[in-house]
This record gives sequence, structure tokens and C-alpha cells, in this order.
Amino acid sequence: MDKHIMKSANEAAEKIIEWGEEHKLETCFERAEKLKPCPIGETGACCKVCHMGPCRLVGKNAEEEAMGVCGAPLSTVAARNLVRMIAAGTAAHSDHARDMAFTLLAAATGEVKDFQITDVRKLYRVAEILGIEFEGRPVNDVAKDVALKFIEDFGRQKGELYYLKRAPKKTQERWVKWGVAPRGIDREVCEAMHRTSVGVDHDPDHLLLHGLRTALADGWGGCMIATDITDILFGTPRPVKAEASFGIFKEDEVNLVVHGHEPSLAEMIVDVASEPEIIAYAKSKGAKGINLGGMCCTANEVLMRHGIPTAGGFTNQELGIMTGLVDVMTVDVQCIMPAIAEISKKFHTKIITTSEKAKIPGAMHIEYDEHRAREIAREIVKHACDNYQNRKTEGSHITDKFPVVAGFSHEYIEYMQGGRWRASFRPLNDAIMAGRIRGVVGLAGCDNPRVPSTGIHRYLATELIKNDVLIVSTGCGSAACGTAGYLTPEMALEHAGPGLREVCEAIGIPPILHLGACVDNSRILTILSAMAEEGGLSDEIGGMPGVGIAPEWMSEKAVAIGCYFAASGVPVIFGGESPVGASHEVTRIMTEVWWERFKGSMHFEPDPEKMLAMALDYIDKAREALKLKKYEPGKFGAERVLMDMAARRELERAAKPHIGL
Ligand code: NFS
Repeated sequence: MDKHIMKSANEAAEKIIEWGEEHKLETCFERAEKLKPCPIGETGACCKVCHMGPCRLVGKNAEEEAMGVCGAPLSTVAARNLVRMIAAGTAAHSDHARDMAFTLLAAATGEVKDFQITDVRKLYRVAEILGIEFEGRPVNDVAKDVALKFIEDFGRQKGELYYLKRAPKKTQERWVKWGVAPRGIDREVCEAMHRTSVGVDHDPDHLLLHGLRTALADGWGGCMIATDITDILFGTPRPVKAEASFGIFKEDEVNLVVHGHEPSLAEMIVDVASEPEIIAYAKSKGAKGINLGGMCCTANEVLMRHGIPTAGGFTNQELGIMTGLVDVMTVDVQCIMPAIAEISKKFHTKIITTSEKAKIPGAMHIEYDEHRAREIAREIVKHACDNYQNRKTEGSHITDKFPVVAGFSHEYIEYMQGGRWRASFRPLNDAIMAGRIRGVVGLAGCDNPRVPSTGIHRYLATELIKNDVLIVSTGCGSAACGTAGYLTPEMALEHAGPGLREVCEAIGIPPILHLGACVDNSRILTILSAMAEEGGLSDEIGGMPGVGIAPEWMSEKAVAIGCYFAASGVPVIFGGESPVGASHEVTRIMTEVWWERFKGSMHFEPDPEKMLAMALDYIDKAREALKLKKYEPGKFGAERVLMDMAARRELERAAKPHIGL
């Protein structure tokens, strides 16, 4: 492998990295090379929860002998570190969800004028789950009640989160039995910080159980609330066609990138960018029009609702600026490298921070206020238009781009299997039972400069579909697939195993379904619950032939997600070194003990081939336990059936952008 391939597996990204090296521009890839991880902190053996330390619990018999000044053994320290990661991840998703809940409330009460309820059908579905009367009532009254109920989930002190009841009964019973049913989101995060502070909870199993309770507050609370409110306000996604990679930027148009996580301002920017006066403004500056692009999870939000192209995931943010074509990059919260402010100085790009919670020295700050959402969006777009004139010729102008089909919500997946009136998960369950589909893998999480970035996603994506495993992808995992050209129905023809190919052709779907942003991992939870309810597979989430994989994770949010899947009954495999690797005891609890209690587990495995083998093994063992037909490679659809014109037209029709159901 040559030196460059080691940095990114994405060819377009690689070209920009090379160009950057020639021009002495440093990115996360060079920094990752220079800055090796601290081996003590990396494996969870560093304790810095008080100032008697930091204590390094190392040595040949560290597990048995090492302890901090207070006497905390390695297992306590490693468990505490992990629980703190879960708490931070949960806080991030849930704070995003809280903002969405208050936006919904403000839209419902008329306090903000720029947002309305777009998807009434979804609102009613949510109201029904929450036990809110909706028939015959004004839509905004229902929306207000929904928002208020969601807000209760954050500050509740006793009881349970509303959405826990969306899980299969048996799954809920396990949570009650092991005391991990979350009460209120903020309470669990607060208690996690308390328990992990010096001198409180020292039993690793007990600590980790609270970690799971906090993680469940993330999955069935923060993430699910964020997903549902975003659907209510901006529309439940249905498949749309778009494009991915750096070639989405246009030489003769204003390029504005929306980067970060919270969708409200980005939605408004999408809206404003098509206003005739704004387009005229862009033209007055010499541009042919306004071209929006997305980055990270904001990209997924506007991609699946409006077909806005994506420039990719986490490791692409500096590289996007290095194309020299980005006039403005707006950022809000989460996964934003402060390095973008530095690299933007070498180009004409303006970085605009927009959240009251997040500023970057060197960036311009235009604070988002939902009461003036449209006005602020116009101001930002105008900055981009003004800056178009400052564009120079420097930059690694890249033309690579790929078509993508994105936006498979729970609702659409249900709909595509039977239409509006017979929507169900029956065909999917049947295909799994028959062995056409061997199992399902959620391929999610970040891309990471510590490995050839996006490379493990690509490897697993192609190998899994070759093995007839249907993939659902979210977050930067879907960006990794999209920028590789994998999110298309053609991918099924070219790479999927015969059984999976047959199913994809019959329904007209890609073998890798883009489900949205990272908060939309909650869609996987509700899909698994619906599959359990449909019957024929497991009657709980645990025991399904499904696995979650985050091969290149780096964020604390990913850890929270992994743990809520494990606690919900899904075996989870993370790449890279284990953040609890120093403690055999903690590793044992997270694999064997969690498996016994929840039928879920959390493994860390840096070797991609072993990750694949482990995932297939979990799937096959689940099939065996469910007494399903033994999966036989190549048994189905030996003949390659190319799509006929009628099927293609049907697919085109299904892929038209539209909002709501
Ligand atoms: Ni998820 Fe989205 Fe990407 Fe990782 Fe960051 S953008 S919330 S944490 S890097 S997948």
C-alpha cells in the first residue's frame, strides 16, 4: 500500500490530501500520524476524576494489583471512564433533542413563525404512542401536547421514559429486571457523572448497569425524540436521489456547506436558497446560482429530505475547504473540527458558527435564533454570495461524485413492503426466514483518520452484502458508503449475494439503506421492534439475526449508541482499540454478562476481517437459535436478472423527492 492510501480509502479525499501535502497544508490525517494515542488513556487505564492523580494503572499484573491513590482498581477506573463517555454522548444527542422539542413547542404555539408542522400524519402517529388525543383537534394543539410530553422526558425524576413502551414487551421486561429502564434523560446523565466522581460507585458491573440506563435514555429518549420531531417539523424521509463526494461543489455557483447536527437552521437555509431575490443576489455577484452541500449529520438531514448533495463525513471537513470552492461553511454543534477555522485562513472560505453553545476562535459568529430563523438564514446565504467574489483559483478542484439514493425511514420501509394500506414488515421477515436475506447489519458511526478513513466501512459494506446481509446505515457510515458510490440499487446487481439481490430487485431498493443521521439510529430500534412484533423471528429485539457495527468510531456519541443497542438486545462490534481494553473484567461484563442479561454485547475488534467473521457468526447463531432455515450461500436467484425498463421507471418514481407520507 502506498503512503497516501494509508490516509483515506476515498479516492477523491486522497487526491485532496496529496494536494495538501504538496502545498504544506496539514489536516487531521497528518496530525493523526504525528500524535500517537496515549497507550494508557487509550485502554481506559488512566484515572483523572480527582487531583490526587491522574493515576496510571499500569504494570504486568495491573488488573490484580494496580490501584489509584484512593485504592480504585483498574476495573473501576475503566468502567468509570466508559460510563463518562456514555454520559457525554447521551448529553450531546439529548441536548439536540431538547432544542428540537422547544422548537416544536414554539412552532405549535405560534411563538415562532418560520416553522410549521409539515408531517401531520407522523404527528398523529407520535401522539398515539404518547397517548395524546388527536382526532378532531387542531393540529397545533396536538403538536403542543406532544412537545410538552417530550420535554417531560428530560426532567422526569421518577417513572420511565414514554418511548420505552415502543420496545417489545420482553425487551422491556429485561430492562425492568436489571434496573436499567431510564427515568429522565437529564437525571441519568447527572447520576452518571455523580456515580463516576471520586469515591462513589466502585463496582464495575453496577457502574456499567447505570451506563446502560444512561445509554437507553439516549436511544429511546434523546435520539428517538430528535428523529420524530424532525420528521414532524420537516417531513418523514422517503427515498430521494442525490449525489455525494467533493465533485458536488460547482465552479460557477455559490457553494454553501451546512455542517453539524441540528437541522432547523439548515432547513431554513435550504428554503431561503431557492428564494428568487436571493438567487438574484447571487447572480448580482457573478455566480450562476446557489449550490448547497452538506457535511456530517446535517448533510444526512437535508440529503434525505431535500436531495441536497453531501460532501461526506467527519474526515472530509477540512478537505472540503481545500477544494477552494467553499464560500461559506456554517457549523453548529458536534463533530466540528476546530481545525477548519485554521485551514480556512489559507483559502477564501468563511466559517460561520451559529450555535449559542459553540464558538471557534477565528470563525465568524452569527447566532441562530429560531424567532428570526429566516432572516438569519438569509444573512448567512448573503455572506456566501458576497464571498463568492473573493474566490481564488487555488484549491484542489475535484470532480468525483457519485449518485446516491437516501432516506429510508421506518415508515417508508414499512410502506415499500405493502403500500399505504398494507404496510408491514412481513416481506422482510419472510426473506430472512427463508434465508434469502441472511441477516441485517447496522453499519454506522464515524470515519476516522486513525485508519485508512472510510476504508473499513467500504470493506464491510461490500463483504456483508456479498454474504446476503442487508445493511442499514446512518451517520458518517452512510457518508462513507455514499462517497464510494455504494448507495444505489445498482450496487445490488454488482455486489450483492443472489438472495439479497433478488429481494432488492423485487422491491427496487439498494442493498445498503441510508436511514439518516446518527440520531436516526433510533429508526433501527423501531424497525427491530416492528420486526419482532411482525412475528416469525425473535419476539424481542434480542435474538434477531442482526448486528451493529461502528468500524471507525471516534465519538463519545458512538459509545452511547453502541451501548443502547447492546442493552436493547443487539450484539455490537466497534473497531479500533478498546477503551476498556486494560480491564479483562470490564471486557467480560460488556460481552458475556450483558449477553446473558440482554442478549446484546459490545466488542472492540480492530481487525476488519475478524469484525466480519464475528458479525456473520452472530447472525448464523441467531438463525440457528430461532430454528430458521440454514443460510446457504448462492441458494437463491442463481440467474442474474437485470432490471427491465418498467422496474427502472418504478424505481425512478419511488426516488422522487417528496415530503411526508
Ligand atoms: Ni455520529 Fe454525526 Fe459522524 Fe461520528 Fe460525528 S457526524 S452524530 S459522531 S463523526 S458518525
